[in-house]
Amino acid sequence: MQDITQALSRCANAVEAHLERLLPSVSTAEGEVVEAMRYSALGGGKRLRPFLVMESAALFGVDPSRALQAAAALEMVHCYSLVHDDLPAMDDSDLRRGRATVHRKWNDATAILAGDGLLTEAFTVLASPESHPDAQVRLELITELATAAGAKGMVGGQMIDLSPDRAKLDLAGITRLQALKTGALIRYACEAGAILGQAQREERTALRLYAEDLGLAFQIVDDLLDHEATPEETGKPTGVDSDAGKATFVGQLGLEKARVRAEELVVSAKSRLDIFSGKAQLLREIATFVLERRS
Ligand code: GRG
Repeated sequence: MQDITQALSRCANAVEAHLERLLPSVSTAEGEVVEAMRYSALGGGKRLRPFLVMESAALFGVDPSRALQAAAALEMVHCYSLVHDDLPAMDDSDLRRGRATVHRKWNDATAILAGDGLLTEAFTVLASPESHPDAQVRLELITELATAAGAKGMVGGQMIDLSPDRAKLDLAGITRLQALKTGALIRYACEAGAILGQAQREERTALRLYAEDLGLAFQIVDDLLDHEATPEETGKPTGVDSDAGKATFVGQLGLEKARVRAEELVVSAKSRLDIFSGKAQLLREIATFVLERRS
């Protein structure tokens, strides 16, 4: 656990420095939105998705400076989704990563625009030759991220999450919702490494299956953490579960079975990496980290 925590922290520092370089500076008339973009993207978060990009790419010997571009672009999309998810029209949260949410620190309009700014900036980053010298590879990185983030991925999952029928979802329905809402970006993280590394079909499939198991385990653990969370952590008053009124994995399976299911998924995720043998050790360890994380 010590090693993976250090590896994750090293990756987070590299991503932080790269985001710092990529994000526009605040010295312009539109400085307010840039300040809000920087506030939401810098100085926090586990950087799990960037770590998955970096480690998946490392399997194929990709130059880390290239992988960092894709890692930072993906983190921008993730940060945008958090800023928008926190808005009163969605989750209505006051706190994110232990600080005031963007709409609380500024206002709703600035939060919407900061999210839009981060989402669009991500594609500029991927389109840059710094991401990969081959335009075909850049195009695939862009297309796959657009698909993962869009209506067939995260946005679609968020729509189901907000729908009036959300409370009635059964286990299969929740699994599908979460595969889209949080799973799609986690899957992209691993596929981006395979795209950058121009992986063989079976290698890319193995990474995709690993990511699908990991994404589901991540969400089940999130439900478990949400169930245990204090008001200081959720930004909600005591007794108000952030998924109150919604069907969750914990609600469907109960605490014990939900934890067992997450453990099974992590075992399965690791087994998907067998074809990479010793090269995938950090990807195996991050799966254990996802299971054991406390935030
Ligand atoms: C607004 C289009 C749109 C989508 C929002 C992912 C998402 C979709 C909303 C996030 C809501 C949420 C808190 C879901 C639980 C799982 C999750 C994505 C947690 C946050 O990800 P972490 O734990 O966060 O990787 P850090 O801060 O470490 O980056």
